Amino acid sequence: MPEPQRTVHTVLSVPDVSCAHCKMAIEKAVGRLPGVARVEVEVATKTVAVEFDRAAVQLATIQEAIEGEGYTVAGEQAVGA
Ligand SMILES: [Cu+2]
Repeated sequence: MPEPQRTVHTVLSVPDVSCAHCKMAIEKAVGRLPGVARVEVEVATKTVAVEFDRAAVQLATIQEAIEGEGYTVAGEQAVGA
């Protein structure tokens, strides 16, 4: 029997992202949260791709970490996959 899927992959829209500094700041803030397996900011599309263990961390916590760096999360672009 396969284990229940606990890993969530989502893409957040963060319109304020504009340069390599934004990328670094967000990746650092989100990456240090326990339960986050992967975070990648794409400056060109102003998106933050996150993979996290939903048993360990909630999406709201990830959004707070991004907003704590001074960025606004406009919404979720895609869920699943
Ligand atoms: Cu920047």
